[in-house]
Amino acid sequence: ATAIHRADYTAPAFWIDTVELCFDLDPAKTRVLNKMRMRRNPDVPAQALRLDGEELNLARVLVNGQGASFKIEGNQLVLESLPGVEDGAFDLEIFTTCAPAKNTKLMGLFVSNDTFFTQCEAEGFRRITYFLDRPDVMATYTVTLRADKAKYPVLLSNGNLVDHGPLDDGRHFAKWEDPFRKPSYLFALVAGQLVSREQRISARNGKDHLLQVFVRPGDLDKTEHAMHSLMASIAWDEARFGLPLDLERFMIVATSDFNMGAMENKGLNIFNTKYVLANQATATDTDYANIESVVGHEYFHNWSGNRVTCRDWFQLSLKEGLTVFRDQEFSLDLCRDPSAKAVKRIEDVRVLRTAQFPEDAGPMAHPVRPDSYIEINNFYTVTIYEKGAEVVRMMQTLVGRDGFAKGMTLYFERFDGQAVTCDDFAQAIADANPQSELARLLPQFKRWYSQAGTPRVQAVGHYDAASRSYSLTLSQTCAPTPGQATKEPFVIPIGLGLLAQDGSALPLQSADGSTLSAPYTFVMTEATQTLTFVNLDAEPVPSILRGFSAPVVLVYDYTDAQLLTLLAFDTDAFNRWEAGQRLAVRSAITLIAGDADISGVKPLNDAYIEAMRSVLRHPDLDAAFKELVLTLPSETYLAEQLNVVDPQRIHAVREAMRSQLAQALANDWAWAYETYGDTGAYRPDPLSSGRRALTGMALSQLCLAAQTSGDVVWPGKAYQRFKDAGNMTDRFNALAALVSSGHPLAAQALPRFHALFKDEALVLDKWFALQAGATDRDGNILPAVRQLMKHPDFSLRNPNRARSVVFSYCSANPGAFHRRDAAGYVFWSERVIELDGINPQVAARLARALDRWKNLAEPYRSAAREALVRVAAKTDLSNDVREVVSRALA
Ligand code: HT7
Ligand code: ZN
Repeated sequence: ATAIHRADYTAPAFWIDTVELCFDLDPAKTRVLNKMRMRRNPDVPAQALRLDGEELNLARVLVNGQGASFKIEGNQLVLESLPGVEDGAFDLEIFTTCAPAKNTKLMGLFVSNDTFFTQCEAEGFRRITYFLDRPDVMATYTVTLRADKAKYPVLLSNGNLVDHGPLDDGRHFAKWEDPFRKPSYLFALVAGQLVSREQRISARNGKDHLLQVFVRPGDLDKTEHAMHSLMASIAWDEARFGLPLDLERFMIVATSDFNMGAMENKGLNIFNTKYVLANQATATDTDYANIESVVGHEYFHNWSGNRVTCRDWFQLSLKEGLTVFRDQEFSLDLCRDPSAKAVKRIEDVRVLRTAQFPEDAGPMAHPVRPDSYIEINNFYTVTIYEKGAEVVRMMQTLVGRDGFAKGMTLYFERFDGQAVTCDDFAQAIADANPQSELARLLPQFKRWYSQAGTPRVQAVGHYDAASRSYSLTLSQTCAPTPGQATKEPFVIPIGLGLLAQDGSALPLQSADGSTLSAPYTFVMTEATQTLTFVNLDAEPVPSILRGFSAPVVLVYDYTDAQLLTLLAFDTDAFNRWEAGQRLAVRSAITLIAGDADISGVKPLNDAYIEAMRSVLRHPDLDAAFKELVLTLPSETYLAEQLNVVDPQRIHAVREAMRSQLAQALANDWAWAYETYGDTGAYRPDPLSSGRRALTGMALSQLCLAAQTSGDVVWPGKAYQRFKDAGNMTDRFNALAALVSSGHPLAAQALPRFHALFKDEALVLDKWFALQAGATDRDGNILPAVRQLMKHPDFSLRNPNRARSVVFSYCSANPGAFHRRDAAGYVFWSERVIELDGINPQVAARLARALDRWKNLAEPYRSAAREALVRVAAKTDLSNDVREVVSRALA
């Protein structure tokens, strides 16, 4: 496989103006007639037409109704003698068949539960018909679907239903017209036995719209939240950015077989059931929150992605980074309370730091706008999505919230209906704000798009009592990443405040006597810069990178006392939480990096424990915030703070910390459980979700403490709550408390849970994931995982189920996966190879579990390398897996 380079982009040699597709749907053999109205691109030298196609059987090719000569070269259909530019438009008709029932890759046209679905992004349309399958070729589509009426009563495609009716032999048809030009990756069809929740709405401009959420019969009672989320998304985009719904009909369809979360096909979004279906009996608070943000995300793509799309796949973050930013802002705006907003921001940053920072430091590191790729599916990454969103957020910081809204308006005015680049977006935001820091610094700011790696900002403070001044020297560096040995300085907005030692906020007075208004953001542009603040009676405590104002690692040598001050008093909730994390990281790393015997160790000092007690008992803090502060940094996050990683030592130290907190705060956990335990009638709002999260944590800690004390009361209460709970969050948290503490009652609760929910696939996923992700005790998890794979409900073909067992073990349970006997890595290599034969896209994601093998200590390092070599030795690997393992071994 060869790499594709951004620098090689050329415009297409042909345009496709209209596409008429006619499908005769049959799982074994679907016939596809594709009639395109095409013309040569006069700006490109005359050349043959090369259409992409994969796993298709070609029956016939006609040009202007006449048989035409063609050849097949690899995965391309090549037509050499076509009308010239002077002849104008011509018709090209292609007749092919494909086999949806055999499509285990879930790309192109596939069958799930006797229903037809499509997935075309990024390059799935070529598995449906021969086409110029690239995002800058935009056409209007008319689609006719024909199928057996009894088996496939619902026939859907993009746009408006313009005709439908019966055919011979019990078949029927539906004809859809999408009025908007779109790239092929936004094409979709669905056909099957589905039912829908419907809602009619009137937009601000008085236009009426029909909203529909389609699911399998029996799931209708789980669609209310998705519908509410959709209505909230429509209202929000119109209110915040003036972007209305442009379609008469907007449809969401749920499928249980899907490679990712959801897909924004124009007017016909296709979703993983995980991000649609919810009722209080089957879904947790996290599920409810995820549904809201994924429904929002896909809806927001209707403008950021569909109305204005990407010129090429290197620009993927143009739509993904922007749309993640938009869905984050949507969820933030829905939080009425400032504390709930802070919780949402902390959760987003946690994802960035535990998933994207490692990616940026590993073999798959790439810029937000990559320069090359082998398999585009491997570039749907946390860098493109989450780091891309942080880049957009920094733009908003630099131009202000209103300035950013103006920039968005200009962007859509300039580029509506076009396929454009990340440069076009940044330029529009800057042009709408000519006096802004962004406009002044645009070329340098765009290094965030071109340079990979996470910058480190080192801060050093110095107080001078004589002049009553405090200087803060900031220096930025960025480590080399694959293909980028050196980096130029970034533009880094740094939110900043100063606290007195008693915790009160200090005014920021600069040396020229002016007072800087709060919230203050310093825009760093040089490798090293010093800021000076005056009129300070004593050394202040700096609160740096407030709100996590840039995706960087901040290095500052805080004393414990300073961190305790920030934890107790910082008005910036993010930095308040961050101070607690820094204290915990410090205690953990001191032990992990040393070589002292850690059996029976108590890593946490009294000051930390007292601080946690104060937070837990605090009369004014919200439960959700308390839960975040009391959650220890993850094993993955701790690993990222070390150059040489011993996963077992990290696991042991973190478990010792958990257990110490459980015992030292036993009375406080009991108080929290009693205080927050009753959340009344179920509502998935941030306030009551927070109370349930803290109660769940309290129960888990109380069961953990019971492990040492021999107490039977709390495990008994957990079991009772598990049985009686009125919602899935409380029930699952109680079950998890028993499982994670290794209590014998877990052995009763687990089969009971399975029996209760045996027909609920998404709940069974939780049941599998809980066991595969459980705390390892003497190597018991791997045999349990192998056993789970033999369970009649397990199938590697279903991505959700594969994720719930194999990924939960290999990618989310480091203490169980990194075994001294290398058995975890052997299991990983077997599964990567097995999955690759079924679904390369999912296999390649699993392959990334060993991305950071070079940082492992021995014996893990050599064993991990051996496993990678074993996978790489397979000669028939997909491009997807080959790219990941080759980069890891390079
Ligand atoms: N734009 C979509 C990305 C996507 C995808 C979705 C489902 C299956 C395969 C896929 N490949 C790429 C999802 C999104 O970001 O909204
Ligand atoms: Zn997206």
